[in-house]
Amino acid sequence: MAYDVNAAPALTDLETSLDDAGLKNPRVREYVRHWAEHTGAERVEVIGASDDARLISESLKAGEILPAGEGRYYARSYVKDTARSEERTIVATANPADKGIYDNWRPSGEMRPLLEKLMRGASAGKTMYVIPYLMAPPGSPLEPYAVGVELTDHRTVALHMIRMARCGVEHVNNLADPNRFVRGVHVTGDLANLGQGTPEDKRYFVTFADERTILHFGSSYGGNALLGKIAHGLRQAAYDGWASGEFLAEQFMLIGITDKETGRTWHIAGGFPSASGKTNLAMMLAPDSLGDRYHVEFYGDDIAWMRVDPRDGRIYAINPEFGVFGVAKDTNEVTNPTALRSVGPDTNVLFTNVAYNDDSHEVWWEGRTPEPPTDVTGWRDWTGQLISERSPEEQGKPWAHPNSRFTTTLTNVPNIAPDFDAPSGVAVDAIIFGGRTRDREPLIRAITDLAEGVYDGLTLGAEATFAAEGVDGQLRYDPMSMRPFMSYPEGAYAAHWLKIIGAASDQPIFAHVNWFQRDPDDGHFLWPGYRENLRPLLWLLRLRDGEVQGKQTPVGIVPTKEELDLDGVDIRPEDLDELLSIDTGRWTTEMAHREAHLAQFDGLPEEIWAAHRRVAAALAAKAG
Ligand code: OXD
Ligand code: MN
Repeated sequence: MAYDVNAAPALTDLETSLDDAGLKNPRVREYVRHWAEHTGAERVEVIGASDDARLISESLKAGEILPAGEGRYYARSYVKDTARSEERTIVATANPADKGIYDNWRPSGEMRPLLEKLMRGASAGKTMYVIPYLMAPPGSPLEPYAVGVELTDHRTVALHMIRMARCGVEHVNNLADPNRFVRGVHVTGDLANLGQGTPEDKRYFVTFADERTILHFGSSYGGNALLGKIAHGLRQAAYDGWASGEFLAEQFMLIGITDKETGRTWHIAGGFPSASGKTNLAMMLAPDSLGDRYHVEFYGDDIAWMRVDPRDGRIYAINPEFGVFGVAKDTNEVTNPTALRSVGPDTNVLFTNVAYNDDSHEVWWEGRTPEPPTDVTGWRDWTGQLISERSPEEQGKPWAHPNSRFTTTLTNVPNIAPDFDAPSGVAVDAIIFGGRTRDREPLIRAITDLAEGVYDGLTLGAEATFAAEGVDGQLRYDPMSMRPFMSYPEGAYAAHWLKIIGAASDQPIFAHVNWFQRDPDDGHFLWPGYRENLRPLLWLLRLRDGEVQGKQTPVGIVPTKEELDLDGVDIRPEDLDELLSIDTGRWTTEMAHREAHLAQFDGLPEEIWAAHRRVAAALAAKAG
């Protein structure tokens, strides 16, 4: 059926509305008109950060969000729409050679008509919010890759975007090339009739990477609907970084560590598969006994774009985001006090799918306190059901969804780095990887060879979280923690890493960390974790600076006991021995899994295979 433009009469006001908002870029205007007409939106509204207070009050009035204390808000998403859907997420291009193992590649010629059909008329009666944004600190050399415009027919998504990206018409009005912006269209669809998770699933989340266009249909959950963050910040940017040969875009946290005695600051970027403590690490504070000397600074918890700066030959990283979209579960005074401060009164935080009290407007999630509130009056779980009305069988169910979230801007984070929005970014001293692993992986092992570092990132994994996802004792591999965000083939990805970092004359040191080793008999964690994680990181930086030597092993350099500053740490000597030793037998088994994992990737650079063989040979020699 041909689309009838007359079905959206109010759109005749479109030009006026764009004029009133000061949206001048003619190519953006054209794009808005096209999609507003296509989706049948009743009206368009261009928004930026300065519209937040008004949008909040409209959303409160409409009951889309609820007050959650002074300057804090709460929303529930549709019950079947609570997480990213990896199966429904696709990278589409015109070139079949872009197909990799994890990018879920499909021809764009096939996907375009599908998405256009799904979106046609699907925003009828709704407002289409037009959100120009920038995924970079203003003035960054990577700014040309960072400009985008998201169209969304969901007001809560607009509120999230304002928190997660720098938003406003100023980011698109004066572009050197007015056509150079990522086009993102988000259409919610009829959530109750999309067959989520069934064979009739109608959702599609597609990045047309070679067209720099993102079309997402069928969700209003942040991970699928915040196009600036997930689709642009990672998939599109990774593709652009590769196509241009200029940069890497990775699902990495970014922190600074300042030695107050010398005034020197180091920066560490790192990738961690989900549920491996990335946000907690990114927001870590120094332990009390080191707090007088060191200060940890927050740059970002989820995305880093990295490039070589020709001025000094170092790798520089930016956090392209403007906010934190953090998992609430298990966030508390011990695991992440910084996060709690970041979502306090007057932060304008937006909680999603936590438990909510109708009377007191408090929120709660599993792990916030050891037990849920004892007086259940007014408390509703994330689905909106009153806890007091739960049947006996329902009593054990979580109050909050395990993927419930808080969305807060970076400037609410108390230890935000003073130069978090420096246009050039910050020089990276170390790149670390760490997946939750109960055995084998030591506390930290440093890698000084580039190919071995990239090899380590490619073989990153974490314990399978569900029995169905993996075999006992075997990792679920998540290369560089980018498995859900890969947008081009893994062989080319590895080569691009070697090229970008290899072009730096002063390269970061690599390391693999693991805070999650357990005693095989009683299951206790060998390392206390959290703030104490600063200690192995300080060792790594000292190693890079040549102040310690460590102990060479087949899989990298581990600290000697004496080199780790353990002042004030309560740790058993036998646990420390275990944390700093290499189990050659377990590692040898792991090498066979790694080989099978890497063999999936066509065109993996010979340097990576050579690194694999070197590690395998060193292990064999050790096993003797
Ligand atoms: C994710 C996120 O899903 O950062 O990885 O929200
Ligand atoms: Mn993430």
